[in-house]
Amino acid sequence: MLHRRHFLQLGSLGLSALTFSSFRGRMTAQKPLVLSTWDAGIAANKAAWQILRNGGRALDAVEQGVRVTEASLNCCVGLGANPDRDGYVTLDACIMDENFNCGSVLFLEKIKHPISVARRVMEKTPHVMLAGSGAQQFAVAEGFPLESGELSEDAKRAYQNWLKKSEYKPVINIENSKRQEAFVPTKLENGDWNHDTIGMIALDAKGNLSGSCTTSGMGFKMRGRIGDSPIIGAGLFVDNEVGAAVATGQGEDIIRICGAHTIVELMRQGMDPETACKKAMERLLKVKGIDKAKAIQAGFIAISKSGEYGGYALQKGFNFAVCHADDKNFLVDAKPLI
Ligand code: SD4
Repeated sequence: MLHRRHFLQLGSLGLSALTFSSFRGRMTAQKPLVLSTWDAGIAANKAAWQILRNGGRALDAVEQGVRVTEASLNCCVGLGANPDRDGYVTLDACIMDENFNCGSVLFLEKIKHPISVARRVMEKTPHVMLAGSGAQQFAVAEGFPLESGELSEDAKRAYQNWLKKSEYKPVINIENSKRQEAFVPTKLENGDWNHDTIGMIALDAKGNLSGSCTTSGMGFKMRGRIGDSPIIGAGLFVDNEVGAAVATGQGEDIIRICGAHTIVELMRQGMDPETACKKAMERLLKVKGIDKAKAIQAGFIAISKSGEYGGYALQKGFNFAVCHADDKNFLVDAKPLI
């Protein structure tokens, strides 16, 4: 079932013009199609759409799309992010194309566009993952400017606040708890940013799938901590014969169930994307246990090869942006398991 708000948004666009259909909860769009996590996905989808609408490759779309979020001063996916508990911003990202090519960077510092470095790892090295100073060295050798690494004013304030208690306690749904009108991610009153990850998956006009994921990880994490986002199979997985999935939320728990890969394998068995996301979420809940699960959030989104799409959340509050035509870029509230 589509959410009521979703219908209202669509209504204002004119229902007769729709190129998607929803039948018993199965949502399908004609290709091309792009999905991304949280409300910052609206702006990211727009950039991805410019490529997809001109017959471009899904891989280019998912790179260019999330670069918008990485560059946004109002968002903490990139260098404006909250730091780790030692005061340093460290970034993770990965990308995967239609041929099982993939690349990722972990614990990358002072580089504005980790997603593009991940793509260079994929295309220019014999490796899949580069981490830390090695990843930075590679980025610089590839011509990416080394930024100052100084915290933004807002991140400085958030860090000073955090230092008062120095308590590591991820806030669930922090990404959209203070959503603004024009879907502009903003900072919360307590100094916390409201976004730290974007995951994007796309199906292009030729029917090829690709995906990307980029994050600053959990704010105030231990130095060196890596979540699911740059890990192929956990944060992102693409199998061009079947579908693509990307994850957001508490990375440690998504890694434990190989979230994105699990979803794609469930789709291979015939499940539609929403059902596959739900089944994977049920596994996460089972592993975590209901009591501990109430303190965390996780969200999954997926696209099948045929253009069906869907998502599922552990708890209320996770949404994702769907774009499949110039004037159809809207948010869907994912159903929650708990
Ligand atoms: C992580 N999965 O580093 C990321 C965080 C996230 O929305 O997705 N936040 O664990």
